[in-house]
Amino acid sequence: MRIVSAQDYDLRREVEYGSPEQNAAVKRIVADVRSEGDRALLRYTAQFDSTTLESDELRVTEEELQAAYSQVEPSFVKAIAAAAANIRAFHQKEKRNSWMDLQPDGTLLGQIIRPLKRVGVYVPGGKAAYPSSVLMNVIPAQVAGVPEIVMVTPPATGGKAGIDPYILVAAAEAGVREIYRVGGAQAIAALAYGTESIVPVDKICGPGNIYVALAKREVFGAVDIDSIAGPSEIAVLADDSADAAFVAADLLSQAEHDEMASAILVTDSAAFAQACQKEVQRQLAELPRRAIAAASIERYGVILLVDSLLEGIQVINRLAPEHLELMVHEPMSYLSLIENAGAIFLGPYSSEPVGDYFAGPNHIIPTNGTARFSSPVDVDDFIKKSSMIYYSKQALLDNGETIMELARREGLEGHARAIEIRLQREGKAGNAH
Ligand code: HSO
Ligand code: ZN
Repeated sequence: MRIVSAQDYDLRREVEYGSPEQNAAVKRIVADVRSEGDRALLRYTAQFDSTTLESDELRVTEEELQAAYSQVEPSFVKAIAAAAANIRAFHQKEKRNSWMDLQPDGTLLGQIIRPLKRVGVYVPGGKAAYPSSVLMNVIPAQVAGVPEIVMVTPPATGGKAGIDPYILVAAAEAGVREIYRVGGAQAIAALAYGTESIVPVDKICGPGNIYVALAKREVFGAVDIDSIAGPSEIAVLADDSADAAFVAADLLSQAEHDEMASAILVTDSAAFAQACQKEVQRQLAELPRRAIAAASIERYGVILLVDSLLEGIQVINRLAPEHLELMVHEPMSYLSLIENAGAIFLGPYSSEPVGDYFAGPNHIIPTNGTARFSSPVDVDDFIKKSSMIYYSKQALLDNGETIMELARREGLEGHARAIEIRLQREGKAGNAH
């Protein structure tokens, strides 16, 4: 892991938008599923997942869900249930209430909050299929009150049942019962437009490969989508009071996600930088996923030396990392200075994986500097608001002329007359024109 001065380091990251060929392929798949329904869905499943299915085999049965329980360790079921309880408790705190405000003239204004009706959660196949991410997508939707939550996930290549039992158990523990074995752009299209077997949803969320990401962009507008997640990121701000072995372990915990993941240490201590550099090398050699983690560290990993912790905080605010660890003496005292970070972990025992799995906050967090303007997934992502307006006769009489003036200034006489007709009825005709 290189050590460089923060001043010499370019903080920008590349974003993947897919090749023209990938974009064209996704457009075709989406259009085909939209016009042909199940037929295209099954054809693409055969082509991309080497799995031949009939329409009535798309949905995972209750027996399969039960069978999944016998394929996982009881301790795993317990762990998932404990994590789910923490995540649910945290998200409960995020709930908002509808509100109404009554004014003296009888005006009643407010916002009515309703859950989305139907949400689709994409769960990728293969190595990136994380049971924890099932919880992180499903639970906030449930807490918001979404009555229909469906999950899609690709069948394991060549198999009929073929869905990871750990994913099925996580889904069942979270309370999801409607699961389809389809993946890729074809699954996104089915969720957006519906097929004979799959009722369309209002919002699609969950991570996926580049085809899934492009398909989500393609269907956005017909349905809502979550943000497109980039590779994991961790930034650690540390001084020489930090434990180099802890910091190195935390950096590697995110580096092991993806060759494109980024792990950055910002420190004001050259001695700590070197100690941490050594620790990363030492721990990397013993990590099962060292090939991935090493590639990530090699390409995107860096130790940035700063003159002071305050300069370090400026660097952090420019990075706007997905995860930030404050591994400094009295971390709480720095909290108010952090303007841009998706999730902030304070002190030596709040290791990032505590948040990935268990503490309760969501682990789907803005990446790529987007923590500047966006937030982790939460209950708000699964609600919509309706404005509510009630004007009494008196309120309209008092304000009608003002409204008409604004309408006529925009050249919208019809708007003005909609008000005027009511004023006239009360013998208060505004004849200003
Ligand atoms: N750290 C990832 C989430 C995750 N970690 C899932 C383990 N499993 C989000 O950046
Ligand atoms: Zn993680």
